[in-house]
Amino acid sequence: MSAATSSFDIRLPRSLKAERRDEIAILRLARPEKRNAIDDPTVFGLEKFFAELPDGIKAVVLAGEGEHFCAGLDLTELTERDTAQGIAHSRSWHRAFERIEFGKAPVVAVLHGAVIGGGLEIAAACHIRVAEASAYYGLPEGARGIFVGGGGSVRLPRLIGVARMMDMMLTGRTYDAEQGQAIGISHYLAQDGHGLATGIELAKRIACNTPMTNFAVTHVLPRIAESDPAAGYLTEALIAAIAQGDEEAKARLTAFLEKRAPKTVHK
Ligand code: 1HE
Repeated sequence: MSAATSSFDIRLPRSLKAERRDEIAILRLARPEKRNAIDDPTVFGLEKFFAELPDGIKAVVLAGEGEHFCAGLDLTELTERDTAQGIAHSRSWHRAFERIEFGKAPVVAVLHGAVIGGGLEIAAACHIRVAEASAYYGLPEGARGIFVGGGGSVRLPRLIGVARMMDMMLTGRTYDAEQGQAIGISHYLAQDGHGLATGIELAKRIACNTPMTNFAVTHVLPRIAESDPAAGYLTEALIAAIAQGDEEAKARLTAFLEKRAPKTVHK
């Protein structure tokens, strides 16, 4: 049976298209004529979409239309900005991407073609990354005389380390999909044209988790990882107790003990 498809009751700019498939939302960067370059309306639209996500949505898939996932910041906007406006602009990206990273539902990014500059920054704010074979990664900020401004200096070192990010920015080094997988940018590889199906499949698996588990993994785990160990262990104990106290967790544990739940096996 095919899933019910409907759009959202959230006003979005033309550069974003949202679609609902049951508990999954699919959001597309939809400005392929500009290679999905992110302009101000798109940034504000992203913030709005993730802030207003309906409660029934349990996972989001973020993809790009056309030949490329995203060519980064819309560079036409940059030439007019002074320093104060530059700070405000960067902070607007931070707000929008915070809504993705610490929002209501886990987000799976499906990457293909250019994943460049701000495109890589938005991918880094997502929780799971699927890369099609055509995907490649670059940080041309260095060559353009600018710096990352969408949280990349915080999020990318967590994925690939400061040393690799320095190399990408200083020398213009790019990584292809397989190299990106090897250094930790993506979690999954997919053939060209198959990334969305893989992303939706993963989103459905995520949607099967309890909301408490998904909250703990996306909101609490990253904070614990950045805490001092003593605070981390304490926070872990607290969230572990909260999660296992949940009625749904008890039902799932009982189901396993009564041999009604699948075993964890490697396929
Ligand atoms: C753009 C942008 C853009 C394309 N801003 N307009 N990002 C970059 O430095 C990457 C710049 N883009 C490229 O290197 C290439 O466009 C691509 C490799 C991504 C794609 O190449 P291609 O041959 O498929 O397309 P194209 O012909 O280069 O571009 C098609 C149109 O999109 C063209 O406009 P047109 O009016 O001539 O048709 C391009 O000008 C336009 N376009 N990319 C504006 N980025 C918060 S800080 C984040 C800082 C950054 O992200 S810096 C990285 C910026």
